[in-house]
Amino acid sequence: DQLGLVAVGFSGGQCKSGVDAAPSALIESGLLADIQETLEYTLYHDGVVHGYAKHLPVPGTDLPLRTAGAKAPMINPIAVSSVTHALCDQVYEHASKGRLVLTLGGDHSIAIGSVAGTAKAIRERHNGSEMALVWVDAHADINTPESSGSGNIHGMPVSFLTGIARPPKENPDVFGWIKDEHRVNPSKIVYIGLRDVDIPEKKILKDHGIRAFSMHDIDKHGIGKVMDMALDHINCGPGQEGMPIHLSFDVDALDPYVAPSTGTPVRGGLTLREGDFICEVIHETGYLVAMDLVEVNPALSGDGPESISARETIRAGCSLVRCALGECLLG
Ligand code: DIR
Ligand code: MN
Ligand code: MN
Ligand code: MN
Repeated sequence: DQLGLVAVGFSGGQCKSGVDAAPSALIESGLLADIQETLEYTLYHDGVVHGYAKHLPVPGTDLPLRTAGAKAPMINPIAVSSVTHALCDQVYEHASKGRLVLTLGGDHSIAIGSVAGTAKAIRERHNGSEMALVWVDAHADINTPESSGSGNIHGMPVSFLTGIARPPKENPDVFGWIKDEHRVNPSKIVYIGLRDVDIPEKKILKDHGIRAFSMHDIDKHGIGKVMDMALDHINCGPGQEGMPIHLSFDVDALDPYVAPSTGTPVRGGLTLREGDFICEVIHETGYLVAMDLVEVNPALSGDGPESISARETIRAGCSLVRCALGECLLG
C-alpha cells in the first residue's frame, strides 16, 4: 500500500513554541522505518519538514483579527490560513492518487488543511460522496472566532471545516480559500475522548447534533462499546455501507500520564491501550484514508527537551500511528 506523508512543523495555531519540533522528533525516533519496513508501506515523502517560512506573512503584518462580537481576536490568522491552504494542496495530491495520507503536526489548526484536502480528494474520487471525520481529543476544537475565549485557532478547526464558522468576508486572506468541496458534514463527525469543552462549544455541538463520546461515556460503556457506537454513527459498522474515514488524533486525548508533553494537557484521559485500540478499530474497518497526529510538544516537559516526558509522548504518538496503519493486529 502507498502512504503519503506530510510533516508540518507549525505552531501558530496556539501560543506555545515547540510543537513545531514534533515531526522531526517522531521521524527521528524511527517512525518512517516502521512504516516502510515493519508495516510495508511504500512511502511518499518529500523529505521536508514544512516550516512554511515562505508562506508566512511579513513580520508585523499578521495582526490579531477581531471579528464582530468576538471575545478575543484570532491570533496569527494569515499564517494559519496560508499554511493550511498549502497543506490542503499537499494532502489532496497524495489522497487523489489513492494514498493513505499521514500528516504529522504541528498544532491542531493544521487539520483545517489536512481534512480539507482529504475531503476534496474523496469527493472527486467517489462522485461527490462525503467522508467521515473521527476527532480524538480532550477538546472539541469547534469554537468559532466569535465564541473562542482564547483566539487560538487550534481551538477552531472543526468550526471552519464544517462551515459553522464562515471565513471573515472582508479578509479573503483568512480562510477565503475554503470552499464547499473542502467541508465536512457535521452529521459525519464523531468525537472521542472529550473532557474539556467550552460552554459555547457545548451549545454548538448540541445545536448541530454532533455525536460526541466523552471520557464519561468511555467510563460508562467501555472503549469497545463506544467504538461500536462511533462506527455505527458513521455507517462503518458491520453490515453497513461504509465511508472513507479521516482520523484526526490530538495526543492530548491521552492521559497526561502517558503523553505529558503537549500544550493543553487535561487529566483523566485515555490510557495508551484505549488510544491504540481506537486506532486499531479504525484500521480494521478498511476505510481509513487519512490520519493526523498533532499537539506533540517535546519542549513542554519538566525535565528538558531530552526528557523522559518528551520521549514517552513521542513514543505514544508513534504507537498510535502504527496502530492506525495496522500494527498490533494478528491479522
Ligand atoms: C480552548 C482550548 N477550547 C480554546 N482548546 C484546545 O482555546 O478554544 N484545543 N486546547 O486543543
Ligand atoms: Mn485538538
Ligand atoms: Mn486538545
Ligand atoms: Mn487552492
